[in-house]
Amino acid sequence: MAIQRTFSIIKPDATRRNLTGAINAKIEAAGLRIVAQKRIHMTPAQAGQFYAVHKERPFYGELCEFMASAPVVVQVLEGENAIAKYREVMGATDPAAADAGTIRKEFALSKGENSVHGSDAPETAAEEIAYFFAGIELVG
Ligand code: RTP
Ligand code: MG
Repeated sequence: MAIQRTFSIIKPDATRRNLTGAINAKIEAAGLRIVAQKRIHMTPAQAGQFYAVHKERPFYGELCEFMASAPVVVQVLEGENAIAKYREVMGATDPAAADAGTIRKEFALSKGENSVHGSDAPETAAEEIAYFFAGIELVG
């Protein structure tokens, strides 16, 4: 498997509880390199554009409000099979269903406030990285 990049967000529930370092430790322990990282505070409109794929879902409004409720840390992670590997490190969307040792099992508060986002495919990873980062900010 080739070296891949994926896009990650440390969500407001986690930044509020000062969990950025603990989450980054799990990311790095899994062999993923943080090649770009910044702390931003999204507007509800920016969060809405990012999660536009979920526009028709009942939780969309709540999700956009939550993502704009506090700063987030946006990141680009690089490594072997990075997209699938990070999804494994994150765990299932609902922390109650997540495997032991995953970020969501350890830190998530609920299915909505679930501490991290990770891209689900190469196309979405490329789009999401380009939405938040300029090429010059990616330092492999
Ligand atoms: P993400 O996109 O954030 O990495 O999460 P995911 O793939 O595991 O889950 P997805 O189905 O894409 O949902 C995106 C985010 O929406 C919130 N959500 N809330 N209240 C609910 O039933 C519900 N379902 C999803 C979560 O924050 C989820 O991560
Ligand atoms: Mg998703």
